Amino acid sequence: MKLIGMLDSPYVRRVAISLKSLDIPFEHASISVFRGFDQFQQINPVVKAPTLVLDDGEVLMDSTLILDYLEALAGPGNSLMPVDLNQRLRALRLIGLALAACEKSVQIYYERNLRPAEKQHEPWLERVSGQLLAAYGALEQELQKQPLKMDGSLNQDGISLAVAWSFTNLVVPDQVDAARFPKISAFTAYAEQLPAFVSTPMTQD
Ligand SMILES: N[C@@H](CCC(=O)N[C@@H](CS)C(=O)NCC(=O)O)C(=O)O
Repeated sequence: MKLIGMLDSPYVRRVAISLKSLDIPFEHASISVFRGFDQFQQINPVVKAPTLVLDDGEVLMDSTLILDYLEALAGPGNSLMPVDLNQRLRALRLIGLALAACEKSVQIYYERNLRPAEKQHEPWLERVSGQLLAAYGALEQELQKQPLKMDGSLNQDGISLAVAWSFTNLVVPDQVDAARFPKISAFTAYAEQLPAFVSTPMTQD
């Protein structure tokens, strides 16, 4: 199977790190949804990153749906999601917050970089910025209540949280003050030195 998309997309990166964590072999084509639009369009006419092309040519998109397929492919003994209902509920809550933080970071980045300066709409940016801080505020509270394990293992909640925080700090660093989110920062620093993260760098030469 082939994962299409650049690792500076948090959605592509969470899928790539998950594939490695699940020990599923894959190829990676680092095609940009912007600079490589035409090439991407030939693979997936919708031009969404990540796109996963299966060996039989079937095309999937959306990181969460791709991960759903990969979890089923890996089988029950090899999962990044807890089986216990309460633990799964908490993982889903953390993942939802992390994905909201990714979405709000992307929206601010697109607004600043794709829209001409004179067309930027400050009330919209303020709204999205507030939503971004709300997502990280809730994540920080969750980690204060119950820290994520830092024992070398990786689950989907930790992968998504660390990928989100690194991404926000890459594209809109002015939006978040690490001092306000010490638990998120500490977990991300831990995750970023694990082999699956190190071998999946956000920025590439
Ligand atoms: N909910 C989707 C979001 C994917 C997404 O928005 N990807 C961005 C790249 S970070 C993209 O494809 N942007 C191009 C576009 O939407 O036209 C997911 O989880 O995969």
